[in-house]
Amino acid sequence: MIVDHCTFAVLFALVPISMVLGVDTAPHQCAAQPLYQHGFEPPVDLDCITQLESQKAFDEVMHLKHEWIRQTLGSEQTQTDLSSKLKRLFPDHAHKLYEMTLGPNVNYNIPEDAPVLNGWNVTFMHSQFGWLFDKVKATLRKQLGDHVSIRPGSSFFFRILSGNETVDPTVRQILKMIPSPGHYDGLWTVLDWPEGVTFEHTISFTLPIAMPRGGHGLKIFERYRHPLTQEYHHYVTKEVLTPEERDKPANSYIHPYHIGKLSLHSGNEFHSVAEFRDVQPDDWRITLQGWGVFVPNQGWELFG
Ligand SMILES: O=C(O)CCC(=O)C(=O)O
Repeated sequence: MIVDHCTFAVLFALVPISMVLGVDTAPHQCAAQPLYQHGFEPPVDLDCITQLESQKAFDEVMHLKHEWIRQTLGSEQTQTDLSSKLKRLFPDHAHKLYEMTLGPNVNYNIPEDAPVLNGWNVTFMHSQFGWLFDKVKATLRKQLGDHVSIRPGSSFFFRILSGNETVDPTVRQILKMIPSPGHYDGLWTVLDWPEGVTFEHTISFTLPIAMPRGGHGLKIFERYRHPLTQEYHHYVTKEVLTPEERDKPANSYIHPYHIGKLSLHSGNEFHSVAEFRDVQPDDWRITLQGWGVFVPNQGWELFG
């Protein structure tokens, strides 16, 4: 059992309901400042699940194929403007470019474009993947040192990209070519938070369940946006950039993903899903995605 520095009074009678809903009902006390600060640093990879558990998650995701939701690439607001760009560049094929999601993947800024966070979906995700969410929480608790809980009424979601869906050779060519759209994470800004939350301390995490044979990962550009000052910094030198410097093309590198290892970063660096350099018909790229915000005196609240 992992014990963090917060104090718990476990309410045994409430445990089953709270586990199903993802609500942590146990009262706890944390400091006003978190013990963990990711800062300008590259992602860290944390042991989270075994190969066998990754296979179990993969099988469960496959078993729930009828629950997958097809989303046009770029329909998520995190990838601003990609949708219209793709339509402009590839008018005959843009509608064939999509990803699948399983779970309440909320397009916070355009709720009507994507499935909304709703009760049955969240409860369903917890009942199917509670074991996996517990592993993620335990991994994060160990790294962050503070109490972690899944935001009431929330769950994480799977992002699914499949080589099988890309039988059209033109689509496969496009997938290899499309500029991978970068973004700074900011989904937390549209949710309600208790007084005192400043978004100075945020996390973004991705747990790879299946990866294409040729490997895959997160593309990171040498740009960092300070969460409080909103100034842009060079990711390596940490220097503040002028607007001209900021708008110049930035160098980037691929942070490789490893199945079962949770990649953790602040979400404040410019990043994106890396391009598919090579995509084979039976390749899969399946990840569990989530974010978190530190709430003073409460700990980290996670959501997807
Ligand atoms: O799937 C990934 O590799 C990361 C996705 C991402 O950047 C995001 O959801 O903000």
